Amino acid sequence: MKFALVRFIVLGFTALLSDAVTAIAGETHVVEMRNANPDDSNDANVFTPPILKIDTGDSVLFKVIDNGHNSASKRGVIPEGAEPWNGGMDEEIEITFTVEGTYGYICLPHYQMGMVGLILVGDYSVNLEDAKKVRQRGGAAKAFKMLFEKLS
Ligand SMILES: [Cu+2]
Repeated sequence: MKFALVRFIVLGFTALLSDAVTAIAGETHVVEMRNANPDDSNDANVFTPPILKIDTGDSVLFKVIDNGHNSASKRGVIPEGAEPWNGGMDEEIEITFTVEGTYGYICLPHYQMGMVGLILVGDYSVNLEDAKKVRQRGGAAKAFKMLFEKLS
């Protein structure tokens, strides 16, 4: 009887502890790097999903579905105090987002073709207006504008 009670308490404590660890570690989301949108083959060189909303402390894994892409944060389009990232070609990188805000990122070889994406962390409005003002070129300008329009 006494043993069963102790065992119950220990198990309960372990469950609590593992909940706490999960909360700190956050969830891992996946963004795929692809040669074409699986829903629209005319839409070439894409991150899917192009817009991802996550909680502060969550992570994003940039997964290689097709070769020839990378993921790099775009200067000026991440919040103050956030770490920029710059993945190599065909590199699967996992980024943990501890600073809330709007993060714009690009695929370097396909920037001019508009291969860009947004990750929105927590209260992403903190730098949203600043992020929109950053000058982009070519297809990236058009693609970022389209993504920002989807938010309003
Ligand atoms: Cu690309």
